[in-house]
Amino acid sequence: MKKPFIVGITGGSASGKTLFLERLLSSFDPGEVCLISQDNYYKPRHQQPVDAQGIHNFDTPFSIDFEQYATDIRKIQEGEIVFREEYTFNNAAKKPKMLTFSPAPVVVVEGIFVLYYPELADLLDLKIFIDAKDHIKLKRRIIRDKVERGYDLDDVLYRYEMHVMPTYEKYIEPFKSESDLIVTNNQSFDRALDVIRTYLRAKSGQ
Ligand code: UZR
Ligand code: MG
Repeated sequence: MKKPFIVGITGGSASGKTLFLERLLSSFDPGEVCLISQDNYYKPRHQQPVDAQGIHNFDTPFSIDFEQYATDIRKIQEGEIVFREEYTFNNAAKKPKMLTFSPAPVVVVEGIFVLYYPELADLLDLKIFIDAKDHIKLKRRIIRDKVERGYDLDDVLYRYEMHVMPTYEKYIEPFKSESDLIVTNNQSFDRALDVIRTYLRAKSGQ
């Protein structure tokens, strides 16, 4: 099999990365593309750094087992299947699924730190940055964290101010200028999605 084409997608928290990918992947057959998300490489809770208030900070590059992440991406690149237990965020009651990542012509690597680690960034054939205004990301984050990740409002606001924004400024935004494409997603990403979908469809058919 030909070496896969590896696309990296990054951007601030709640910029729309996951939704963009859901839409993108819906127009591919399962064997044509493999999505391997950074979310599944959070270290266990007891290994997460805590801040001065004793609150877990999931927003430093040290929260991620990036060595394993890079190793797994390389395995997929070499044609191996990778298994990994799903990360369930705050939902301790949820039984994690075993995820299977199978090699495919297009591999998508997604997460807030995928351009930060040279070990990961160097693997990418195309770097896409999803960009949205901060107040729009905060609005999305409040809704998402309540509905999907089980956090209350005080928690979301504290984390956004103390962890999410400082991390964005220090570890995410500086890599915007190293991206190949910047997709703005304040209202909609539909046109950019169309362009990227067409390009990647051509790659997956090669
Ligand atoms: P995206 N995160 C959690 O909320 N809980 C966890 O157990 C692990 C991670 C958050 C993390 C980061 N930060 O902002 C976000 N916090 O997931 C990244 N606080 O995910 O890019 O989908 O927003
Ligand atoms: Mg996401």
